[in-house]
Amino acid sequence: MSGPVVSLTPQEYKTEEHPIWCPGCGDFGVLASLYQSLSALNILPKDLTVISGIGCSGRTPGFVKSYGFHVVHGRVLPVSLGVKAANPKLTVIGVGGDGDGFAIGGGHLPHASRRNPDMTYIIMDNAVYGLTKGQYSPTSPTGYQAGSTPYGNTEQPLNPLAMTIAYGATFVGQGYSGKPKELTQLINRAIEHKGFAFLNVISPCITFNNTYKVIPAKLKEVPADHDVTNQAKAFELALQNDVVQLGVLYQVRKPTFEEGMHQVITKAQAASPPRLDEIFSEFS
Ligand SMILES: Cc1ncc(C[n+]2csc(CCOP(=O)(O)OP(=O)(O)O)c2C)c(N)n1
Ligand code: SF4
Repeated sequence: MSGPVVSLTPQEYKTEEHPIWCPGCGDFGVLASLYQSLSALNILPKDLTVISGIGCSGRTPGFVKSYGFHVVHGRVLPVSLGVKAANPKLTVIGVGGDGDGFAIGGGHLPHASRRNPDMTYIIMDNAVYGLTKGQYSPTSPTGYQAGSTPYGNTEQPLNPLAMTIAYGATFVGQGYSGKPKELTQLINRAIEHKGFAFLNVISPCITFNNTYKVIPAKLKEVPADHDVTNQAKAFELALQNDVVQLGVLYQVRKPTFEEGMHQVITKAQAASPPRLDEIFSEFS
């Protein structure tokens, strides 16, 4: 006999911790959409782990009723993979900033993308290091002026969407914290995707890189007739200049990390393991 269906309202995913983000920070919008999605998908706190790196965005697990892990800077993905490997039944959501995910943690993104663990990775992309007071980040535009670049950033920003499509992520999408309904739909789709879902969310830092006035004019919905399984077309959308694409650019189904692991375990259990003395005899 099945027990009563227990579901939580978005409000019930809030913890007693209150965000200390600056009033107007885009991260509030991302958090609100995350609450909505968890409630809509009926993911219970006991079945959920939220893992973050360091940064203003890194505080997120403290605000979500779930298991949580605020890990060292840039290490959201290896820790998420470990959690998923240990307990594949958990819903795993990684969150962090563009600095955490693309600078210090940038070496982990290609490998998480190609390994395809069944998890969601949300970048709160404000194109700046917010927590450490406004240094330029890998997504800061050329010319960006701040404390660490008083004469303007001379570097090219990287393109998170084109990059993760190239790395082999099986779901690549982008949202905007100022469009909460659409963002909730996107988070729903990302969580429901079987495999590694990468979601870049433009989430302005009102204090150090206030882009609220410039972003709306750049927003462009992914065309309704876009074939999300077409990688070349997804690249075309990702590479459009001076446009913030909103929606899912790419989505395909491929074997997940856990499915591969399960296959190996099954094969290993069926095989007769070599005796230790046989292994040692090879070296004597
Ligand atoms: C190993 C290490 N290096 C540097 C830092 C300092 N640090 C903390 S957060 C951060 C960057 C934050 O930017 P981002 O990841 O974009 O997050 P945001 O604060 O903008 O949400 C840096 C450089 C650190 N905590 N640990
Ligand atoms: S410094 Fe920027 S990113 Fe950090 S809480 Fe304030 S507005 Fe948000």
